[in-house]
Amino acid sequence: MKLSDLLIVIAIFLSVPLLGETPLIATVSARNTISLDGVWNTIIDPYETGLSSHFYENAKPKTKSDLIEYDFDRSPKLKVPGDWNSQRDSLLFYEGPMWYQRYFSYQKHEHTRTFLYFGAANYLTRVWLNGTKLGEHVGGFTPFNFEITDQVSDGENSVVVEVDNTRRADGVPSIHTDWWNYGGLTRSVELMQVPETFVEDYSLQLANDNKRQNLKGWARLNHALAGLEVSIEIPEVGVHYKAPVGPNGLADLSIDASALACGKKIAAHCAAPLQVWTPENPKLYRVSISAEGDRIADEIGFRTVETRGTQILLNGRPIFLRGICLHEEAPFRGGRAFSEEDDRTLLTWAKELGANFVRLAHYPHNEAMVRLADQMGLLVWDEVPVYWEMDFQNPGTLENAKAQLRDVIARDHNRAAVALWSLSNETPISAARNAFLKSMAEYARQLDDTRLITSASDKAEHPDDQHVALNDPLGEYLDVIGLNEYVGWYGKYRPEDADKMQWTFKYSKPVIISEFGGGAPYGMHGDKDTRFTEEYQANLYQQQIGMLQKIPALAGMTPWILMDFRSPRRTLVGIQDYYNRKGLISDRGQRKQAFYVLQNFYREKAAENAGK
Ligand code: GCB
Repeated sequence: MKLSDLLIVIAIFLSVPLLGETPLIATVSARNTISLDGVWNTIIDPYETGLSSHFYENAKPKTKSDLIEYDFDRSPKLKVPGDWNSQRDSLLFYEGPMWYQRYFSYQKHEHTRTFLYFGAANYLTRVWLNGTKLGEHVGGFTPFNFEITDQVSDGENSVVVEVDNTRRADGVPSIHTDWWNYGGLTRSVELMQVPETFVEDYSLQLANDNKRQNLKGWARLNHALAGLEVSIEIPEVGVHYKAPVGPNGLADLSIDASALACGKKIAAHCAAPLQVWTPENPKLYRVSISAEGDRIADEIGFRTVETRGTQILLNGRPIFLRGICLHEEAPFRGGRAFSEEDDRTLLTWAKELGANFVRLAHYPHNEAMVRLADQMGLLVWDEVPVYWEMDFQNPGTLENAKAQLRDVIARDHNRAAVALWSLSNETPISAARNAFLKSMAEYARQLDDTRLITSASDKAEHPDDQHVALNDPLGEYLDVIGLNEYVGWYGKYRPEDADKMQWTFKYSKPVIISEFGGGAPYGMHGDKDTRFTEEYQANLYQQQIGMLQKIPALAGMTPWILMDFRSPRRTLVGIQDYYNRKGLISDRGQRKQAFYVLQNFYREKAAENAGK
């Protein structure tokens, strides 16, 4: 990384996000943490009386005449992590403020700093510890942390969190989505202890310089102390590397892994000391990053990803991305997925389908999902919820979208699986929207110039029944064009019409068909012309596959979608019942006919790819 780039990284990461929030600390799983998951006391507060009634004080009457009109201790409970909608029938459609409270006991340690970490909470979150406000966070799918070193007490503490999932016109996402607006503390809450001087974040990647043996990156300490060093150890390849920390707390990492691993004598072995990460061989190395008294153990894969003309290259070789879209919805039990078990089920289904790629739509999924993709060999499209109509003119909305992008990049930037950052989905073309997304694309590149930038557009034009063109000006800012198209489902065309359609793209870049599909509840049968039957859906897939293979720039596809998911927009009784039924698998795990159509195609593609 050039010095000027490094300075941009510092500037971006050191800019304090929102009120009270501290820069995101990376790799929480490797830190010293105390889980605050479990059962929390909760108060539903549809009229937002909690703020004026000071719920955050968790006060108790001191005399028998005291008036306190709430009582967390006797209030209903909810499990954390978990959305509230799927935990109680009466909360299924609830949108508004919910108050959470729990006690925890703590023992302070000298020379230690303590943080309160939230994996995610949807959407607006306010946090108090022992009656003192720590801060606020906006956005439903990214992690955040507050420092509590000065507020936490020895002995019992009370933490109060207000989570409000009210949809907002200026929000990210905005008012309309085709997914359930699950509210609450949807991911884990943890106390995190770190030494006074600690490694806040780091990045280590295989450099895209054709040598394929240079690891480049940086490590950032929470503050700079003269004479400090950062050490990187990768025992399996003999890397023992030290770099000085600059006055800004940053250490520049540049490791010639082959030389360090082998020395000069055993030249044969030195030719390829590092195995690159691929979906077929998702090799991860144990990497330790340490400085002063802090040490983080991570598992990192090394690979390069780039484009050449209309191809996507992984480790310098063209790859066809056999993908599938996923919502972060739990199989079988329903609600937001949050556990490794949920994630493993979903990703195992994707592997069974023959996928080497998943589009994690339409917002950042939990961290375990991305780490599992790393382990299981699935490339990832990581997305932020800039979706449909939004307040593109509003600078606050842009700032919010950028903060979400910054935080998902901060969380996932050491995952080899992540190949693409997606800025948006199906946003309507306008000058304000184009400027908004241009600015996001530039920001994404400043934060991480090693991955590809994409976006899903559905703005294809049909000049006649044989021709379809994607001219969305957004394409100019992207490395890879994402196209959502629903020929055979929405609009006037039948699935068979796909056969005669020719696609053209204004920008000569790789194209991923980021959505196509149609709905069918599992077990609903009829002929291929009858809507909502498995036969209709399977035929649609068959026709689509024929059409898409005629696109020369096709670099991959992620049909919509792996599993049926809840959506308040899908009201058709007996068929949808508030589920979007475009899944290839039902939410009970039953494979529909279309699953096997795609599986067959992916088997052929995999064989083709292996033969190249
Ligand atoms: C889309 C959206 C996705 C919807 C899907 C549908 O184009 O990107 O969020 O769920 O279509 O089922 O209509």
